[in-house]
Amino acid sequence: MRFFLVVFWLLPLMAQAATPELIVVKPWMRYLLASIPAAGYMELQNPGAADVVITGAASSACGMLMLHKSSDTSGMAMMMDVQSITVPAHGSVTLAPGGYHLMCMQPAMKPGDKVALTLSLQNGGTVAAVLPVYGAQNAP
Ligand SMILES: [Cu+2]
Repeated sequence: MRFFLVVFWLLPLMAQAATPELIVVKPWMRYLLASIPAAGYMELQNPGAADVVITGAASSACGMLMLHKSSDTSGMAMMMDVQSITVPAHGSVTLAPGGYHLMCMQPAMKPGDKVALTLSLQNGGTVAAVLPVYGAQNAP
């Protein structure tokens, strides 16, 4: 029984020592004004054989950081909270203007800054990213 417990305790540690579950490509943040939420964008690649589900995000540069999705239904641009974003096995998901994005409430940043954030995964893991901050005129 004791051996059994030890093995289960070690498994998560071994998993974290492996390659990251998601590869973050071209992350960036659009900041306009302190009174307007900033938005985080990136491409997330999943090199693994299992889907990876993002269930939350956090950053010390944001009062709150939420998973959002924009949609353009019947000519009206809207966005809403989503509970999760699934990055399919051996696939990718792009967070970009007009689609999935991270919504940073009460942004504490300015163009030129680099904002660190952490994505939390359904499996208990985390993925870290650093997003250079651009203003309205300066998106890559
Ligand atoms: Cu949003």
